[in-house]
Amino acid sequence: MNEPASLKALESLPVPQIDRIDLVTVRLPFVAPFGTSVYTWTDKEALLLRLESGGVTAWSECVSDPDPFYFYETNGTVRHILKRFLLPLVEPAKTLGGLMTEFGHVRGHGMAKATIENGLLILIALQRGVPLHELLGFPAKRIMSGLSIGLKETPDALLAAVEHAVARGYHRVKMKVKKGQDIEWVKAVRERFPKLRLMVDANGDYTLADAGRLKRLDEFDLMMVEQPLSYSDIYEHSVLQKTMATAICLDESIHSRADAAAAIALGACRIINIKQGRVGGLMESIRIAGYCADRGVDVWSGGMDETGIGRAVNIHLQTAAGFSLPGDTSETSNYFDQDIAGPPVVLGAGGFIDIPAGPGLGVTVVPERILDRAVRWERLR
Ligand code: OSB
Ligand code: MG
Repeated sequence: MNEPASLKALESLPVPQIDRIDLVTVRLPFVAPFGTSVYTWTDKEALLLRLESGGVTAWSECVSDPDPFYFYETNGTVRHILKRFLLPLVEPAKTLGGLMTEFGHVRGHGMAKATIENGLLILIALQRGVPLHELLGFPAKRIMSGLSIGLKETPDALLAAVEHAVARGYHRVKMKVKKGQDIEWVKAVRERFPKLRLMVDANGDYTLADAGRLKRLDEFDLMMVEQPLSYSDIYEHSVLQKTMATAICLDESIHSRADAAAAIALGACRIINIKQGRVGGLMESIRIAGYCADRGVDVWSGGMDETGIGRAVNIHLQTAAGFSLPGDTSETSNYFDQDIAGPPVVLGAGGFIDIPAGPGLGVTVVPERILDRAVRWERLR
């Protein structure tokens, strides 16, 4: 299999000596609740990893939630896996690739692994004085924007949110759906915005028994329907895809390059949502994006309502080969009045997002804001 060339270089990077390690949990209120078919979040509880090496400090953000309503990992399981199994392996004289091989002995827990991998890559980029995307091996480019709109109480509230996204210039809009809050709601949006690049995300709310209902989505010219069936399924999506004209995009079901290969081989989807945390880090994300690009499968970068740290990681990742569609990369103001890192993400000319300038992520973490928002702080080394 042809791996993207830059991965070899990343795998051979030496792990820096880490002088100090902290795990910090922060809680930030959302400007508005965010609802999926499974759960509604009113704030963001994020687990942060702080690495210090030779006077340089890198922060990385885990994408897990405090609850298992999107994914099996939670901030609690991540803390356990990081402390007990993964962080003790982080020692100099290893390469990043060697460390990832050792991480492979821990089954699953990709969000925990990604938190360390991201932190080390950000740290190395800072130490070398280069932007993260350059360390990853990809030139800067303007990043496409996309907004994910949660379930709303009324169709009017949904239309107002879509109107806002269109006015801001987003490249595409995703709306959450669930059984019974779908066809009529999509129809209302489509009638009001006939040309909008629109998609839906069900977060696994349907079963194959709903294939007839899902097929009705075909009349609305959607870019895709994301994760219509169970979070743990690939096969039944391949059955569903044969009955629908609309492309299926898998999110929850894909944890690795191997899952992507299975889904593509079965015809379970035509598009893949890559969340760097869900697939175990930036290197696996680059691997999946390259694999999909070779097979004509579009990928895009999913979001997890991240703070400014994780949001910047997703922006840098999208410079990689294969990220062909707008992702869930949107302005900070949709989530937080005051973020823990800045400057906030805003849309520039043409609805594009500029990569934050400067070494590492290019965003500055504000220590006072972290102190302000911290609900737990553990020093581990
Ligand atoms: O399914 O993509 C999802 C948020 C939390 C959990 C799951 C999902 C989402 C989003 C929002 O859709 C993405 C974002 O705006 O960051
Ligand atoms: Mg999704």
